Amino acid sequence: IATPTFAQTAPEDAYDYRHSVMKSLGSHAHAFFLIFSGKVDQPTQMSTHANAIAAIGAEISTLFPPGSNVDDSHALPLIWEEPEQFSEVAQNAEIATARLAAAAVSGDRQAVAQAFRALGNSCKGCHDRYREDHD
Ligand code: ASC
Repeated sequence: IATPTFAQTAPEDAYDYRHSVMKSLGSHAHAFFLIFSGKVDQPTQMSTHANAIAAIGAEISTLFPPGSNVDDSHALPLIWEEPEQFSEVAQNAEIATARLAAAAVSGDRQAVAQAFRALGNSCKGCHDRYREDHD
C-alpha cells in the first residue's frame, strides 16, 4: 500500500485538493479565452489569468501523490503505474503554461493564439491517456 507524499494528507483530501486546483486551472483558461477572443473587455486581466495558469501549471506534478487514486477520482491508475512517463507529461504541461504567460506578456496575438492552442493540446494529450472518459 502506497503512502501519500504528504503523510498528513488523507487520500480523499489529496483528491479533493487536486480536483479543486485542476478546476481552477480550467476556469482560468476559460476566463483567459473570453478576454483573448474579445467577448469580455478586460484586457488588463489577461495577464492575471495567464500568470495563474503558469503558477498552477508549475505545480501539477505535486497533485498526484501515491495513494490519492480514490474511487471518486477520474485519474487513471496508469498515472501511478508509469510515474516517469507521467512526470514527463506534467513537465510538458508546465512548459506549455509558462509559454502562454510569456506570450501574454509579449502582447503578440499570434504568439498568444499559438501558445493557447499548444496548451490545449497538452491538456488534451494528458487527459486522453491519464483521465477516465466522462461527460
Ligand atoms: C480547458 C479545460 C480542459 C482543457 C481541454 C483542452 O480549458 O478545462 O480540460 O482545456 O479541454 O482540450
